[in-house]
Amino acid sequence: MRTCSILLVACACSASAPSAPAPGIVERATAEFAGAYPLEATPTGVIREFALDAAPAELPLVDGKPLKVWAYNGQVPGPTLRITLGETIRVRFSNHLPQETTIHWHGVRLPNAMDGVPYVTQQPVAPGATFVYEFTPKDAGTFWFHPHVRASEQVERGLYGVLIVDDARPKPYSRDVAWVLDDWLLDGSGQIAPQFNTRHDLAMDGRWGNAITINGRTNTVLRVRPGERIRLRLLNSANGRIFAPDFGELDARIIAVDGLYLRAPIPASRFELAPGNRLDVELTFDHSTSAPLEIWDRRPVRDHVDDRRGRDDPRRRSRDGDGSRDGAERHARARHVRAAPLHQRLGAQPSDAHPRHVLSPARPRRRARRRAVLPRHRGGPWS
Ligand SMILES: [Cu+2]
Repeated sequence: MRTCSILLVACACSASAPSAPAPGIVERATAEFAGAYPLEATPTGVIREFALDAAPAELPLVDGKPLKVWAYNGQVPGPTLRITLGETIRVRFSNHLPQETTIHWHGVRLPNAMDGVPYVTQQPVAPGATFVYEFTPKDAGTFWFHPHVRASEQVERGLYGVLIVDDARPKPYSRDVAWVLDDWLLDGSGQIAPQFNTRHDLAMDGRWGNAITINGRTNTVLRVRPGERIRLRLLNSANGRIFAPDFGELDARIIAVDGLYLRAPIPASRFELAPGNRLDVELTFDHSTSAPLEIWDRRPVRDHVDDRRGRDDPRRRSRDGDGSRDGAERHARARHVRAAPLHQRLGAQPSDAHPRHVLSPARPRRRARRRAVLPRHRGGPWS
């Protein structure tokens, strides 16, 4: 299956009357996308081998403090796996977690047996066991991988990584950078709050956090040189939070959405990244860059603080500091209008030969803008 969200929707619907597609919808969709994407992969015979090892770890992530996570190869995000279109990827996976798990290759069109859905396409990988995933992607683009067992816990604990399938003839970007946006729910001790799938999360819009990271860090720094043209791959690996990047004065154009090229680049405005979404953005820095350039999140937060929650609730504690009644009332008034901090502020230092682009947590309030409508993907790869 193509995305997790499709799976979740299917699961949610199965409790009530299952609904069949409207007559002809499959035929219409097939005709709509005919010729846009290759039906089959064209393997070159090259096999790229990787080893992935899932295990508990302790890493200096949010604000550099030790955080107990579950990690692929001892890092969060996991290693970026990179191959070229036509190559076959072979991943020898070992599970050293205290739970069974699988790996799902989000967005990749692949044989069902490699899709990582427990008890559907494979048996889960038990603690101490191994499994070999092998497939040849049909598309070049930005994808990602994560567990498909207890994903709301295992992904939240840090199990995710980027899979990049390069074009056979890549565009000449000066650099190719992946930013994984995540949203952690930490408790008062600064560790991952261990209550997963709470009734609140299930009844509302999932687990939202109180610490936002880029590539696991709150102090990510990206240095760019004037004149650079960068391909920035954004992935939202959060459980519930939706990001809405606002590139402000930056020359930013979207070239791909969810691993699929647009027919032509479009301005990077009014797009949102729901969990699992990817946006490939082309950033161009001219030679006269002198003013600070900033990226903000403009998505308003629906505040999760609820007066019925106890003082122990990590959301209340994190937002209110001491969990005071005043804090809760402030939040009750602010509900639905607060803006989410994306700890992402690009600031160029004009006097520096190599301007630093600094990420900082500061953020002004902004009003929500209207949601964008995705362009049709038809037309094949951007050229
Ligand atoms: Cu997924």
